[in-house]
Amino acid sequence: MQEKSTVPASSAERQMRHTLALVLAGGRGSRLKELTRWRAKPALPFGGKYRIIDFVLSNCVNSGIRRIGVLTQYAPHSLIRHLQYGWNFLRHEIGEFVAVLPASQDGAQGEQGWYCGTADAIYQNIDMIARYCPGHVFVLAGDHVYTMDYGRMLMAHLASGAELTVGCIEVPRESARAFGVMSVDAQGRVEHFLEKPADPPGLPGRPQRSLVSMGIYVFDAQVLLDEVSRDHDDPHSSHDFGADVLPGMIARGARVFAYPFVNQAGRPDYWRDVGTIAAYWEANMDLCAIEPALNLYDADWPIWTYQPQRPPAKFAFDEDRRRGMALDALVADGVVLSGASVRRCIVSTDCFLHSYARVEDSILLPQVEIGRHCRIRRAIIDRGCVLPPGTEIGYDVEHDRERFCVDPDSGIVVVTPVMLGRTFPLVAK
Ligand code: ADQ
Ligand code: ADP
Repeated sequence: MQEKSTVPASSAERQMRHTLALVLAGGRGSRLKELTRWRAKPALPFGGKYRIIDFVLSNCVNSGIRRIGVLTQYAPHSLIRHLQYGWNFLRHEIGEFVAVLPASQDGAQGEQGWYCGTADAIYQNIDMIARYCPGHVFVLAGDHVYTMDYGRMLMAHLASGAELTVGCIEVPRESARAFGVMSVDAQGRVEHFLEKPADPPGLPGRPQRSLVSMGIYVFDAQVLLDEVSRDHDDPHSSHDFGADVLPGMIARGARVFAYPFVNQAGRPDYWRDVGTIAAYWEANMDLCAIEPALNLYDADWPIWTYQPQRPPAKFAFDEDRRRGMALDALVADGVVLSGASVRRCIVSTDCFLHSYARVEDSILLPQVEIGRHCRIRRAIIDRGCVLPPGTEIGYDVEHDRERFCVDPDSGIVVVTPVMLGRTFPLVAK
């Protein structure tokens, strides 16, 4: 039987317990090209042993939110399997759950229904919101890498008397084009909001910085129900939170507030929308820094995931007893690094690297095999790739382009099993 806590829950804890989180995990992630051809972006492996969605779900659980719906649509197979294997530890007996909410032909509203935008995805699940009658609903993106206490955001929402609070962060003005950009008054109330403007406005006194939406929202539950219903009835809407719902609410004078995501020093905290090959590669490489900005080692804020039972990573010398090491690298369980050397790399579960191979500034997804004498740099090698002995990647761009996919912005080379002539890759057990 569940032991009853003798410590009365604080009001903040109670609020969080009655809060529902809806995680949007259905986007295609098309800018990640071949990496998201067969899997939804939130299911993309990250940091050696995680999937991207683990960050938002861990933030929920660690913040005390235990009622979570994950809205899936595009290529949900590996995402759903990951949720079933790794996110089944909440106790439904006490009202906790992670529920998968797939877009279906028979939507809750009796309409045929692929989700046609983020607001529509929520609209099609309004029965879920009504059923759990939460005071507040977090609408979160399933494809961001960050650690954040949503409890603080909810407290700020309650303190300001907002109907909607939007998580926001400062970025350089030139990168703000990819986001919703806002301006706020002295109290933090949002005055203007522009979704992905071609020429983003700068901050007052700091023209080279912009305040952008992180695409995470906390709504009063009734406000969310009203807003997505209104949006649904609008024939001109694209049914998107950033493009339609937020600008509409601000135009009607609703109380929309910004919640700045800052660290203890008041600086923008670590948050990455890993939507492109370059951003995905960089966020993984960030973990290899001596003092990474994203702390995976914080025992008070564990990143939960599904962990297969694998033996510890093994490092062995080559025949000359000179190589067989990893520096500034994250090496997961089940890896055998047999006489290979690795620098600034993420080496995921069950990779095997053979003697005299050298891998630098690269991400190896799970179950990759690197043959003898391979030389690889600035590459992302997808799950199940087997690289024959002597393969060179990252040294001759023309040759790489003929065989693999070279990201035009960053020059990062992406290799998938299909490019190596396999019709179907090795997959996880
Ligand atoms: P975008 O990054 O363009 O902008 P969007 O494509 O709307 O985000 O996706 C948001 C989230 O919803 C993602 O997690 C995505 O996977 C998911 N999603 C998209 N379509 C979906 C669907 N039909 N069903 C289920 N899930 C779906 C948004 C905001 C910007 C903000 C950025 C921050 O609109 O204002 O700046 O996020 O990243
Ligand atoms: P898993 O869910 O097995 O951990 P991934 O997330 O790496 O795997 O891959 C997502 C899904 O896409 C898997 O079910 C895998 O079998 C499938 N897949 C990957 N590449 C291909 C391909 N070339 N053809 C068909 N299915 C593929």
